[in-house]
Amino acid sequence: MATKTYTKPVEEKSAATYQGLSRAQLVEAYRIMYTSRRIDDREILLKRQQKIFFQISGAGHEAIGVAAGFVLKAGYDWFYAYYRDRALCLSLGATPYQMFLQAVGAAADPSSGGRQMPSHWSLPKLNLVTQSSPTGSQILQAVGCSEAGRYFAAHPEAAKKATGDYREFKEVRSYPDEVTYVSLGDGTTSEGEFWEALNTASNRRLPLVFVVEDNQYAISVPVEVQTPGGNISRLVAGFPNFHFEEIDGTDPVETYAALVRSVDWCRRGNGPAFLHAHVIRPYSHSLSDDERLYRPEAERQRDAARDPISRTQMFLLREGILDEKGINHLEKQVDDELQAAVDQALEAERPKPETVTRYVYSSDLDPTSARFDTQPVFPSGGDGKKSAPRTMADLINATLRDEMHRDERIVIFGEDVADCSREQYLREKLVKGKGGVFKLTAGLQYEFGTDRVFNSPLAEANIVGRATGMATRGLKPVVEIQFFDYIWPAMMQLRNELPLIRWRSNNGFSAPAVIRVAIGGYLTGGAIYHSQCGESIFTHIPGLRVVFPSNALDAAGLLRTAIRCDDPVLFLEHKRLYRETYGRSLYPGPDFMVPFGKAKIVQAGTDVSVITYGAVVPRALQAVQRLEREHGVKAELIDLRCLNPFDWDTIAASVSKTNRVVVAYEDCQSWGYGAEIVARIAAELFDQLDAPVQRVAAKDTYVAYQPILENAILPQVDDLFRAIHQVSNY
Ligand SMILES: Cc1ncc(C[n+]2csc(CCOP(=O)(O)OP(=O)(O)O)c2C)c(N)n1
Ligand SMILES: [Mg+2]
Repeated sequence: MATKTYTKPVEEKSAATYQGLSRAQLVEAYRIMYTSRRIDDREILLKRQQKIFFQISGAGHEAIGVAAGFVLKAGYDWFYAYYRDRALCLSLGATPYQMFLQAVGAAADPSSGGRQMPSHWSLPKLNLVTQSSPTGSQILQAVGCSEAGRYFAAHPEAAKKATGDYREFKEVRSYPDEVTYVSLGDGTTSEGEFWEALNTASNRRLPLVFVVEDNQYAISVPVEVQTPGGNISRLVAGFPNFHFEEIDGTDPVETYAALVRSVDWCRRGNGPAFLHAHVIRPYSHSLSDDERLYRPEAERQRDAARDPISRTQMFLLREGILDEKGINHLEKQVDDELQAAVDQALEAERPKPETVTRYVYSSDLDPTSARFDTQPVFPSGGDGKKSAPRTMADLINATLRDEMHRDERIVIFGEDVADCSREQYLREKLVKGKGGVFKLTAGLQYEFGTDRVFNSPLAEANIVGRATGMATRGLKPVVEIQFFDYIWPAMMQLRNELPLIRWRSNNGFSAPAVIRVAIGGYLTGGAIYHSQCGESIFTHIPGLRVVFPSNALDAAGLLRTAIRCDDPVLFLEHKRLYRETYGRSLYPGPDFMVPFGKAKIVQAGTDVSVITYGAVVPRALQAVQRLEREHGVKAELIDLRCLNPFDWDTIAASVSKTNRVVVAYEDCQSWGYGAEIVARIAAELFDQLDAPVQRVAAKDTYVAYQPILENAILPQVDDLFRAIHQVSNY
């Protein structure tokens, strides 16, 4: 559809260029800008005719978009373009037809197959990365994307294809001087993630161009409410290593020149650039908004006088680049092209309802399959330290080390995970190094270097957002959230971004990162903010695998599966289990894997099924052993190990045998993880039950500091014993 028909400039003879733009390029710029505006107008019409379901325009933002598209290279540089960047996308090579396919929600919509609203761009071939609706969540991902480009430049071997894991399905494309583009509105600069992104881009001197398209409004909220003093350039001016530009973003020539300088700064490796473009918003925020409710006519008129379309048209006429006839001819050509594209899109096939769950997870690599089911190879005697049983903390550390040896795409970062950020202290052997507050990553920076293992700022969204961007590019970030209690700043990324990259782009992109999280209580003094669970909040997120091992061997096997698989994984590590005597294991070798979704029968039995996971497993084991000793009751204890997916088959087989169930978990009882299991048992195994299903869980309150209170709140061996006994006696 995208036939780029150049309308010839009137005077080819003039060699004059405009900040490096030729006359032909200026005509092309106008063609794209006009196309962009007319697509908006057509969509507005289609929305009014109820042929499409949403519209948000790029009107007023066309000049900056075209300029960026001229300076940056599609399929070479990377683009995190927000919803007003229609003209940018067109100038990178997206076609009007593709845009109308998205507007109607066609099956062939290349951005999402009808899953996302229009103007939520995603075109893998152009390196135009899938965008979402939350304002600002793209920025940290763009940081991660540019870090990935730099990493592959320094580690070209890592980019090579490998078989036997996620790399088989993840082609890496990178160029040593590539630049990442990320854009946002003036209102979005109020989001914390914007500042977290500036922090890392500045600190790491990343080749990242921030473009703030300042149209003075965030829906109805004017810029002075968002930005103290009303000018974002003034606020960010103190960040080191940046090239700054503040420009009239409605002027394609001025904007082009500023972009050339900015991109050049980045390509040369000097650091990031920040381009503050003053633009206009001639239409309301979206078709759901009426700006006349909050903007008086006079203000709207002032904006209209700066409209980039009429400005550029006047410029072409004034400079004698196109005459009136030439303009009319160009516009007619565009209008005809759009008409044909609309007609075709309206006829396009719609997506089929039965496809709705496709690409929630990788369809290439199934982490529940036999290829992730390998046997441990324990060291034979005499192998010194390796032949002693090791803790969960030890084996997680060993697994990370093994995998880092095997796969150069793995990078590890988070708060305190490095041995020592001031490398010279390590080199000069002045310090031993920290390697995590729980020491899970100890020695890894020392062994693999600071570009593979490093500290992040104290900012959880920063960690997960960057990991998402890196994983989108083909790296395998294995990042750490220091305490589950502090995962919440990353919630936007964990709920709306990481697990959705694949589904919302209809398999165009994926982000199989691993997020390790220290979780749980029973710490004696851990109190409210170092004891939380809350796994059900994450098992409720389609697209995210959730794992929760109870012992060292499973932790090693499941972590390896998490790293090698092709889906994002939340890997929950119970702090109380890190160094317990219970569940220690010999080192199982560098290829031991446990598949996801396979429970372990810790103790077989016939009288009652006890279904649990995590730190409740050793407590439940004590309870069932006592029950057998004291009452001869044989309980079957099932450790789920993996919470999404979970092993329904093992549960069903056990309950069909015992006809009695206790579901136990450490988190608050109400709305907890057990609710889903109990509901499923009620729905599918009702006929098998000889007793009501019981739950044993924490009280619906917070974990208190004083141990007497903590014990009363969290489920204890006695609570488990009583419940299992009661159910077995029913
Ligand atoms: C996190 C989040 N909060 C609120 C919204 C609803 N919303 C969508 S666009 C928008 C205003 C954005 O303003 P700005 O960043 O200036 O961009 P503009 O639309 O003006 O180009 C808001 C509040 C959202 N999408 N995401
Ligand atoms: Mg705005």
